[in-house]
Formats: sequence, C-alpha cells, structure tokens
Amino acid sequence: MIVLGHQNPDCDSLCSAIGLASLFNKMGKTATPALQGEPNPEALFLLEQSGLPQPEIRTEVAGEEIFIVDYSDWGQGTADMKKATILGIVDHHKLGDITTSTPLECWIWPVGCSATIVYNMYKFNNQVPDAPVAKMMMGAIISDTVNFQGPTTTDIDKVAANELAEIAGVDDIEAFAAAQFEAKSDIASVPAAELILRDQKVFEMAGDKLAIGQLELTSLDTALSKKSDMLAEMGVLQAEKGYHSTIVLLTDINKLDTVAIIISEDEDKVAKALNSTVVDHTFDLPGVVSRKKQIIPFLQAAFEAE
Ligand SMILES: [Mn+2]
Repeated sequence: MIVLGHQNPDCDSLCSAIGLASLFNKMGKTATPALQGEPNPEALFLLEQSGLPQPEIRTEVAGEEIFIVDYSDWGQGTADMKKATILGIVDHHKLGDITTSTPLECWIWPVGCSATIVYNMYKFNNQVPDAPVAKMMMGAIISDTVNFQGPTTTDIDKVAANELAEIAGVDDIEAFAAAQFEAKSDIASVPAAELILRDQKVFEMAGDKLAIGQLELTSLDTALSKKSDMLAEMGVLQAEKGYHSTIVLLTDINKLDTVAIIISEDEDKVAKALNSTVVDHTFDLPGVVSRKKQIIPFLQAAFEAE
C-alpha cells in the first residue's frame, strides 16, 4: 500500500504520510509513504530534525492500493488516481469529490491538522509512534495550526502535539516552532516563479478556477520586495492555465495578518467577498491566517451566489 500526500507537499502531507505508513508497518501491513513532488523548505526542516529519509516521489499510482492523507478531492491527487484502489482517507478539509467503488476507511475530522488524526489512529490501535515519527507529526501540527494560534486549532490538536513532543523528547515546543518558522521564512533566494506555486491549491467555484497559494512568513518584507516579480509570474500562469484568479496570500505568522496579491478577471469580486478592496493588485486581510476557514468559504459563497 502507498500512503500518498497531496500535490505541492507541505508539512502535513509529508508527516501524515510518514506517520500513517509507520503505523501500518507496526500493525504488520506493508505501507510506503509517498509524495507527489519535492517537499517545501519547512517540511525539509522537519526531515532534517527527525533524521528520517525523504519519501519517494510518486506521480503514478494506477493499479496500486493507496491511502490518501490531507485531501479528499481528485484534483489534489495524481492524474491517474481513478485507476488506483483507494483504501482510505485521512483529512481535515471540507469534503472533496472523491467517490469509490469499494468500501473504504475514512478518518475526516474538523481539527487543525491531519497529523492530529493520524496520532489518534495510533491511540485507537494501541500503538505509539517512534520518536522521529512523533517529531514529524508534532511539526505538522505546529505548521498547520500556526503554533496553535490559527482559527482551525482545537484542543484535540493541542493534546496530540503535547503528547507527541513528549514521545519525541522535545522539551521546548516554542523554541522548536520558532526554528521551524525561520526555516520556512527563508525566501530571499527563492525565485518568484517558485514562490507563487508554494502551497498552491486550485479551487473550483461555480465553474471558475481560482489558484490560491500561501506563504507563511515571520515577516513580509522580503516577500513584498518581490511583489512585482511574483505578479509577473502569476500573470504568465493565469494566461497559461485559464484561471479566473491567481492569488498569493502573504501571511505574517507573528502578526496573524495576511496581505493578498492577485491577478484576476474580476479582482473586485474576489476582494469584496473578503470585505477588502484592491489597490495595485494587492488587498489586506487583517486577522486572516487560515485559507480553509477564513477565505475559501466566503469566496465559494460569493461565486455560487450568482
Ligand atoms: Mn493539513
């Protein structure tokens, strides 16, 4: 069995795949974690901290048995995923469009991180993750919940992260989180074309496609200095893919605010749905850190109202 994360692998996609494959191995099932691309710098930081090898990259899964983590829509899977047997789903996003022809195991909880669910699967099965795996899963929870400050954070996430920290031998979660966030904020040498794709997800809303990426940063200065380069690359992508909008959310994880940059067929419609106003391809989203909770539902409502 392959445990497969989503496209543009983030911490959760990586760590939940590793955590779940390891759980299956403990229970005597053969399972291999896999990614659909190179992990982002924050995910690489966690691999480095835990000393675990980077999982293999798989973009073809036809004929395989797979368990998917951190998504439940075809669009986030491989192009050939309909030709695989989906044995199960672990996710914490809104329910996607995947259907199966055979029964499957579903663990979909409204918590801050898929790794929180995977840890509870360990408990359900009376298993304990190995220390390096626990460290990965703790890091994923820190990442997805923005160190427990984000609006998707639940008590279940806090309990899981604290227990995982103990298993991993991490005494100071705050210090670990600070180092982790520094790693993901190091974007000075990252080309604009790569930055705009980081953590990008494509959402379909009433027939329109909106590509929305997110950079979570300890300061927005470096990102804003690259704004014109990013807008140029976003324009290229927008034309190539026929998106309604291409958006990059620049989220300040210290101030817990977001500045969005946008190329769009109708930028005012997008900004208005989020109670903001566009000036020079940019709009402010004070107090917004969560794409899934504070952005997508409002855009969906505005697009589907027409
Ligand atoms: Mn996640």
